[in-house]
Amino acid sequence: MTSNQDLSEWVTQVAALTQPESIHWCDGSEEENSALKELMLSTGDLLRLNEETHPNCFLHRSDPKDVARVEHLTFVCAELEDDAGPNNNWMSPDDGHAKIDPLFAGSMKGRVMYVIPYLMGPYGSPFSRAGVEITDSPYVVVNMRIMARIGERALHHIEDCKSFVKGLHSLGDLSPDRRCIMHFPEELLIKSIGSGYGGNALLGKKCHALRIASSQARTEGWLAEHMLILGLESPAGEITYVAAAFPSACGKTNLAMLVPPEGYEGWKIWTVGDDIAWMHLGSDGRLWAINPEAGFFGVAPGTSLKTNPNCMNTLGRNAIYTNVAVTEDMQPWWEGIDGEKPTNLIDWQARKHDPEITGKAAHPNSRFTVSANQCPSFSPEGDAASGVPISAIIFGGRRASVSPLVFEAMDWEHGVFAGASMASETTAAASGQIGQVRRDPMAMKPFCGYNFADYWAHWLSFSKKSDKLPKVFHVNWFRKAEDGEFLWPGFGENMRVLEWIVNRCEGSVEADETPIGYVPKPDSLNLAGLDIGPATMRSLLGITPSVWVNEINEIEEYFNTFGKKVPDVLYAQIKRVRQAVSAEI
Ligand code: SAT
Ligand code: MN
Repeated sequence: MTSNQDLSEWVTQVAALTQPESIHWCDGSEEENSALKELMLSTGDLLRLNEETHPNCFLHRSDPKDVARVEHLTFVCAELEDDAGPNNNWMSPDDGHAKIDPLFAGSMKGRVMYVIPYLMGPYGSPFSRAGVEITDSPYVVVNMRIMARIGERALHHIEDCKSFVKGLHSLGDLSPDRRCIMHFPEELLIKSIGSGYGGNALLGKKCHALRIASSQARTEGWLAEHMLILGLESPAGEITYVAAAFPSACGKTNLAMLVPPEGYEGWKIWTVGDDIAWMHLGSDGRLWAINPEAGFFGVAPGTSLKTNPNCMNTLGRNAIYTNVAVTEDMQPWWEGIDGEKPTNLIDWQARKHDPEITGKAAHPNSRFTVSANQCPSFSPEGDAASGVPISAIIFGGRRASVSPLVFEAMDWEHGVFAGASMASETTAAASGQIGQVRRDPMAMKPFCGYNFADYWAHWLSFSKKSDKLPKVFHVNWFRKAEDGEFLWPGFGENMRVLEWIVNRCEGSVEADETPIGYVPKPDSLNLAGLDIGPATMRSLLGITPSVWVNEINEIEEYFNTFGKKVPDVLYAQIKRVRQAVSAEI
């Protein structure tokens, strides 16, 4: 089926191990897609949603124990443990293969084995990379068709350029006891078994485009990051591109599709991507970003016409929903969607919804999969082979206290420090406790395919290669008052912070210098039309020295867990900030 010998040998080998009933090479065609959906409708893997209100939309209910990424079962199998680093679970490649291969033995018996050639990134872009996912899940095929560019063109790319990432996936028996997701960066190989869910199963996404790609990017001198990409167009028609890193389920999709609030007539946000950015230094010294994905795999709960109208206008057709609830007449429903809560909801586990007994109707990590080019704000540059030039990088966490609404780093080194010391409260996107503050450097804790200490050094190395790097900022939309209420309205109002950021990039607005970076002067954030008083603004922008001494101590303790490899520059930042905040106590 292919002239690439490496690929055909691998397919033969995998078939011998997994023993499928048949092998299907995916061409990515509409006919193939319809046939797969018909198949899944007949097995109950998919349910058709209300054709009148949601044309060509489907619901998939996953196994109730298989609803999120599983970080404790995710491994980086580099030769040297030190290359994986303390930020990853490690196994030697030999041990990794020895553990996972027996789980694949016969795992596809009675099933079809699908071979999906895919391309991450626009056709014709020198930055795009190919992969092949082998899977026994038709759900994976139809989702990959939305999230990546799959089929014949991708196969031609593989045949032309030879190098590609191999991803082997099987549902296995879906038992959490026999589930693991392994990455072999030195072999450009991924093996995942026992989960059909999102980032565990759609291997082009987190496994390839972040874990494997970040390790390739390190050796090749580029960056593979957990970042949205947006373009902010001013009334004068100038577009400034921004890349922003937030942990999963912290609002990347909402920010990427933001609709400017009242008072911002003539402004427009263009969406390039909502989850992943691959960034290369251009010959002009600027960082150019592409979105390796072709679709959105977004969190449904909380999405509404109020929080994200562009998204609501994207996902009403040709979408696959996973683990949402449905109304009596088969419309998708989730907590936070517009309108009154309907009676007689069926919850994500197909039960009659009763909040007293069964809790939330939609799973908190329920998702939609939808093509990016359906989005009303999808950028005309979204498929550009060159990517878009990035003027600002934003890091952001979900923190009830400590971090101000926004600050600008003093320089690249300080920006890397701000990214490396990011912390955020955990969300439902990964299994485990929700709401615990943990360090999540560059929002890459679950996704960096190598040692964070080397990763920070890699980030730092860019300032030696260019003096036209983006400015770096840190934001926190989630700061709370003593009473637990959010201080900042968020969503569309985040435009005000984006405007300040762009103005800082242009040097057209002043800021106050503080020990932790530049913060807006009280009157330099546009608050017109917002009911936010000066006291609230002080709380939002406040930097409490005693709290920051504590924060710096925690950051230092965290860095220490990475041993001697941590770049001195980061410790110098600790020293500088500690001295400055201590002097203010
Ligand atoms: O399930 S995914 O890992 O793809 C989504 C996310 O956690 O960002
Ligand atoms: Mn993500």
